[in-house]
Amino acid sequence: MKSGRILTGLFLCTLLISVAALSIDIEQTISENEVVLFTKSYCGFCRMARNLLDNKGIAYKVIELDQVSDGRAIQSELAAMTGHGTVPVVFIAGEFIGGSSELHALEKSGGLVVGRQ
Ligand SMILES: N[C@@H](CCC(=O)N[C@@H](CS)C(=O)NCC(=O)O)C(=O)O
Repeated sequence: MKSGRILTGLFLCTLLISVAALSIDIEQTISENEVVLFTKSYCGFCRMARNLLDNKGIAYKVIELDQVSDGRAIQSELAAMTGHGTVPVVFIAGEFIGGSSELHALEKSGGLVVGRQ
């Protein structure tokens, strides 16, 4: 009886941990890479953001949310962190920048300066 309850508890804990754990650690990815883009492979705004960085020769880490099994969960977590529900989600130097429009606005204002690459 008691061992049954313990087993049920263990099962539920394992379930909770596996639901909570994402395939990437978002905070770590952002802190380890100067520029990080969360994108979807078919997304035009994502392509525009990538083109801008490519044209400026800025290296970046990209996570294609439609190419990873838990992309939806990662996108939800990003939305909770930033309040930004669409892709791309752009981080520079650990800071949330916005999406493609904000990245382009940053470039236009001369603020798209990336130090460590
Ligand atoms: N203003 C945003 C627009 C981005 C946008 O509309 N992205 C679409 C995909 S191209 C999106 O995220 N749709 C909802 C989704 O895929 O979850 C930006 O400049 O990044």
